Amino acid sequence: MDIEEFMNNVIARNPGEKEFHQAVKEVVESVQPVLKKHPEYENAKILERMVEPERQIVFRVPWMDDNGEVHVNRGFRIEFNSAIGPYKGGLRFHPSVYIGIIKFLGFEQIFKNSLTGLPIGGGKGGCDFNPKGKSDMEVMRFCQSFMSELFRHIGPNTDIPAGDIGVGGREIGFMFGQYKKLKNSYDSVLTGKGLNWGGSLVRPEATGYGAVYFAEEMLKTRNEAFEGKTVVVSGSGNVAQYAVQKVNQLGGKCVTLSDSSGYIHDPEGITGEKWDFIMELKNVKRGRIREYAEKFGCEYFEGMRPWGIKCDVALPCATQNEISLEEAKTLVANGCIAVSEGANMPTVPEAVDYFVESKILFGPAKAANAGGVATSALEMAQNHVGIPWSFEKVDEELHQIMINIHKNSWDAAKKYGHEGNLVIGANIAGFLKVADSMLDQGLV
Ligand code: NDP
Ligand code: 2IT
Repeated sequence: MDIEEFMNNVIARNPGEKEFHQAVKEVVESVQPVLKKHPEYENAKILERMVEPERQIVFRVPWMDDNGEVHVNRGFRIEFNSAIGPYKGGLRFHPSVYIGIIKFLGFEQIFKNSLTGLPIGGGKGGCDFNPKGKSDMEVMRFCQSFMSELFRHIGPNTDIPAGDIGVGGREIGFMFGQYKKLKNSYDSVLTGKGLNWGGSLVRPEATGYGAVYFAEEMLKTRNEAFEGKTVVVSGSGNVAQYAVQKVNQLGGKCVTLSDSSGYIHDPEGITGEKWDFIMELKNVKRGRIREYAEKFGCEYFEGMRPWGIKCDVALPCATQNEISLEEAKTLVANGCIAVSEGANMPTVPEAVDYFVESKILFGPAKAANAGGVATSALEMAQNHVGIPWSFEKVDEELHQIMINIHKNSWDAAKKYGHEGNLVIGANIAGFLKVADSMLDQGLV
């Protein structure tokens, strides 16, 4: 197929949505070897259908702050693809949110969810609301207003949102409360719930743990392990926090964390009471990463990202496009042998190409961070049977899922002539299950 013509059409139909264009382009390029062997996908216009969301919901979210001032935000839910299960994917609350961000995330989610091997379709939502500096009551009023519209579009067999940037346990709680009040039904309609009210053990840990399990599988292919490795981590939210914990458990040493203001470098490693401090700082006090440097006397670099610090493994766990080509070159030049993407699309396309060409181990987001949504599906399963599982059971399932995703991505890359390229492998493995399901279900 003519990729340029396809992309020109996507860009013309979705103007200004540059993150969405970026996500689509990578998938379209990756699946070319499949399309060449299997004309049935092109004949049925599978890719053209995949890039068009099944349904897009955009809505007004009015709320009142503590001073009685009224604010209006814009909410989104993109129900992208339900070929293999109900729409599933997180909600992002961040001032940068617009439809292009939600569509890139929703599009990625289709293939990520397919890779988990579990019956979940792709969706994503969010709002341009900025939770920073808001009181708990302001966040509650906002979440209630957001759910007052969203509730009519979601359901336990229709669409099941969860967290993402700016949406954690607190926000899921407020939204679940409002959903239940409106529906009068205790539905498994959100994941990432509190343990007392239907949540699953290991869901908070799952994305970070999963990204590290995935990196472990990559390292094994070169007879390497985390033991003794220096690890650079970006972000300091949910994914970064538990990535650090798992690296610590495996004997590695995490030396950086960041937020949107800068990064800290602690050559001794972020362990023990230092890790506890981060948990309190970020999840309770909602403070800045700079405070870690002040508390423990290490260096803080204002306005910078951590990729200049020498490391063996890099775990980008903050946001999209946070590793530039220059930063990728610095990482490789400094001896980095593996990158596992905890965040969604953290590496710019030229940097992805550079990592792949450099033959370092590169775990693309839709494979490496799929542990979060996979464990969300395990939370749904527990809700449906009404019985919670132990920490060990969920963790074992998560671990096995990450092993399978690595193997399936590896095998798909090999089968289609790109051995070792997990970008192509993950895209192909994720694509095939959804594409075949779409063929089975006819022109819908
Ligand atoms: P959190 O809100 O818990 O943490 C986000 C972290 O990233 C914070 O440290 C934040 O800093 C930083 N960050 C956010 N936006 C920017 C930005 N524009 N520039 C620099 N730093 C930024 O979110 P999560 O940890 O849940 O999510 C992190 C990434 O992982 C996202 O890409 C998300 O899509 C992805 N992900 C999350 C999953 C989950 O289960 N939570 C599952 C799979 C992927 P600050 O506080 O200053 O904003
Ligand atoms: O990007 C993601 O996979 C998530 N934010 C988690 C989605 C989910 O439904 O758990």
